[in-house]
Amino acid sequence: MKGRQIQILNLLEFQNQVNQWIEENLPKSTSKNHQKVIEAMEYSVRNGGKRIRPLLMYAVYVLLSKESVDEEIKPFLAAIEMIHSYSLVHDDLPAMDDDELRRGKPTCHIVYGEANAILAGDGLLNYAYESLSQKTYETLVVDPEKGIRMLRALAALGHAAGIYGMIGGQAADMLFESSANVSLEDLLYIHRHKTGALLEAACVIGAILAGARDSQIELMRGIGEHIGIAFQIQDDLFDALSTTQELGKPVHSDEKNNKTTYLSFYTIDEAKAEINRRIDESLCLVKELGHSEEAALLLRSILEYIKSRKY
Ligand code: GRG
Repeated sequence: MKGRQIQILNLLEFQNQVNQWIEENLPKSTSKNHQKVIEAMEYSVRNGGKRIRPLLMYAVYVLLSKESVDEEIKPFLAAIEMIHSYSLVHDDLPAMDDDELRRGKPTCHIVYGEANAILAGDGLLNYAYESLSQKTYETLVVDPEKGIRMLRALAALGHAAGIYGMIGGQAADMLFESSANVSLEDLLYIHRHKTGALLEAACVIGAILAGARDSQIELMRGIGEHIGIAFQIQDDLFDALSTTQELGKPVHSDEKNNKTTYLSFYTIDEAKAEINRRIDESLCLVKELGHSEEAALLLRSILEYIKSRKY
């Protein structure tokens, strides 16, 4: 019990630290002309996300890096959260899911209007790459080896967020929405891309920035893939079994929209078992790396946190 309390305490501290780094890397307002959109961007990033992607990235980095924490990881932690936040802002828009509630609060377009929400999402996506390319350029000039790692990480992020990753998954989700015949294979394609791509990128980028070997990067990709699928199965379960108050967003939307989910193929108990199996498999893969218990503590804590998350 004592060990578990220590892990949870570490995770909370860790979350606060990551929040601080995200704050430091958000764009600053320089004119009242864009003030409203900056406010909408801040609202979307600050309104209570769990920060799972930056937490994962950082934990993988800590596990695999030979150096103490380095500056180059911080803009990546902020950038992946900005991209995640933009995807949620756009996903909530009337043209997509048309949701009025996210994380228990009114969605960005409800507070700032649809046009500002579109710009806020675009602003977050663009600033993520603007800030990262600037930092990468500055690093390349003084430390080419580190700069090249950052370039590789930047390419991995672009791939995961783009048409071969999250956007491709969202497109497939929309395509299959109106289809009565969605196979398990189609569904897993959506999960791997829409939800899994950014989670996988978090693990891969943490490893790249840490200067890990290609075999370690691939092992992290495997962990990221398990997490992505487990995460989306959890989301399907939450939608079916939680209340709006617990979840901070409308529930039973899959059933109302007649949407094919993991629960269209498996029972609730089977879905829960699959989540546990994938997280346990990830924990085994972490062990395979053969690092000390202490070095792996943060990553193991996050995996346990994901496994037991309630929203
Ligand atoms: C609109 C380009 C575009 C993409 C949308 C990610 C996505 C694609 C849509 C979000 C819809 C959704 C509910 C996906 C399920 C998994 C998921 C990403 C849940 C939210 O992630 P959490 O739980 O959120 O990490 P917090 O609030 O903690 O940041």
